Order: sequence, then structure tokens, then C-alpha cells
Amino acid sequence: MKKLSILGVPMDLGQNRRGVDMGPSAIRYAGVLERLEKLELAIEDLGNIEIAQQKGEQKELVDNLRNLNEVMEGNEKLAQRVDEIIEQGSFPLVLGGDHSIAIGTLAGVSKHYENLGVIWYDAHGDLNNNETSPSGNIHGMPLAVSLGIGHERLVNIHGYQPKIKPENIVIIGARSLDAGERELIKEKGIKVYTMHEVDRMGMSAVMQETIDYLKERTDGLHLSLDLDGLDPDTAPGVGTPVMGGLSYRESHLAMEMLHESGLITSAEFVEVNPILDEKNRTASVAVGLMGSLFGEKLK
Ligand code: B3U
Ligand code: MN
Ligand code: MN
Repeated sequence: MKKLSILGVPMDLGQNRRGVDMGPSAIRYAGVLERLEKLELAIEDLGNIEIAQQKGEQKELVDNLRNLNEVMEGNEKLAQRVDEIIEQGSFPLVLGGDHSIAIGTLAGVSKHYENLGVIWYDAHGDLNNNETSPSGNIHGMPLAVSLGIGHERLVNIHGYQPKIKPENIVIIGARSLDAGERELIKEKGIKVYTMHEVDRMGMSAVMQETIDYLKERTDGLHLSLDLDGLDPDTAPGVGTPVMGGLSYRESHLAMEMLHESGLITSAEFVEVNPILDEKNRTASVAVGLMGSLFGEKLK
């Protein structure tokens, strides 16, 4: 039976809205364990890793980076834990927390693969660095950091860089890209299906192309799913909602197709903020999507 290890990361230091540190609790409250236990999986919940708490006022930005030390520390711990989970032959399912935690997840995962593929399901590109970032928020930087672009302390987390190659990335659902991110996408030739392509081609074709493309070139595939990739009407509990997002049905189809592909080797679900949510809807959507990703189907 496939082993699955759930690890919560109560991180809210990669951005400036409080509450996303409660994401792992909200996702557990929405029944993630009960839901996945019905599938043929040997599940262990490892609880949450310890993350520094925000105290008092926001700290000033240093080098246009918010909470660099704390984000670094948390991600070092996360990388170590994820590394161990894979070492033990289990599938890491990481619950965020803001998207800065992808830095640690990818650092722990990528060590185990020559050519790790990444699906970045997100309204944003998360391809900023401290020079291009409009906010100084590290949750807008993890994909760039994993490519080895950004502050040297961030790119060297877990002792190596880069974690991934630009040609092994597919971004899906993008609709809010900053100027520097657009340039990087062009320069590196990163494959992106913006909402325009999803509308034109349909999710089924987008996912089929994504799967065919990544299958050939990768030996492991990580899903990094930011709940703000979905439309805010479906997933309102996120820090930076952007209108015109992926629907509930498109997202379930995407997860089902990924399950059928058999390619996914690690996953994280991030940016669930129960304080901004409506009756824990966003966490419930996240749990539903995990159900589809791990093979729940009405047959
Ligand atoms: N691109 C903007 C906004 C943003 C990125 N990721 C999220 N929001 N969730 C930035 O601050 O880098
Ligand atoms: Mn993101
Ligand atoms: Mn986002």
C-alpha cells in the first residue's frame, strides 16, 4: 500500500496577512484524514513543524525581504523533514501555510531526483526576487528561488542549488504576473498556461499537454497547489485573491487526470487562510481536491 505522510507548516511570515498559519488546522478540521483514509493509502499525520510566530508589529524589510531569517529557518526544517519522508519511502503531502514553504518542500524533494518536474497551480507566477518584488513578500518568490534566482541564503537552503530546471516547470492558472516575472518566463522559456489558454483549450487539453510534456523529461513530479489558483468565488479564504480563476470542476478534473497519470510523487496545498474564509470553504475545497488527486472517484 502506498505510504502517505501529512506534514503541516503553519507559516505566515512569507506575506503580510495574518491567519494563513492556521491553514493546516483548517485543512485537518475539514477532514483531510477521514477523506484520504477511505482510499488505499497507509497514512500518517506527522503534525506541524515548529515555525516562528509573528509578534507585534511587522518588521521592516531588509533587502526588500520580509522576515528573511524566520522564513529561512522554517524552510530549512521543512526541507529536512520532507527529505526524511521520501527517504522512508513515503509520499510527502505538505499543508500550508503561505507559499514561501515551497522553497523548503522543493529543497527536500528535489535531492531525490535528477529531473524533478513541478506543476505550479497558481494565480501568480511566484517568480519574483528581492529586486523585482513589489511587496518584499517571500511567498511571491519560491519558484524563482528554486531555480536558483534570488537572495543567496534562500537559494542555498538544504545546501544545494538549483532545485529545479526551467524546462521542467509548468505553471497553470496564471493571471497576475509582475513585469519581472514575465521577463523571467520569456528568458527561461517556462511553460505557462494562463487563464487565456485554459479558456481557449479547456482544462482537459491543458492537463493532457502538461502530462505528456512532463512525462518525457522528468523522473518525479511535484504538485504545488496555491488555492488562489482557483476563483475567489470557490476559494475565498486566500490572502491575494484574483478574479477570473480556475473553477471547482476544472480543478477536480486536473487532479483526477494527475491521479490517472500516476506521475505525482509529492504535493503541497498552500495559502488556505481560515480568517479570510467563509465557513472553512477553502479548506474543504482543498480537501476535496486532495481526494481527487489520490484517486477518489465516483465509479
Ligand atoms: N506577485 C505579487 C503578489 C503575489 C504573489 N503571490 C501571491 N501574491 N500570493 C508579489 O508580491 O510578489
Ligand atoms: Mn503562490
Ligand atoms: Mn498565488
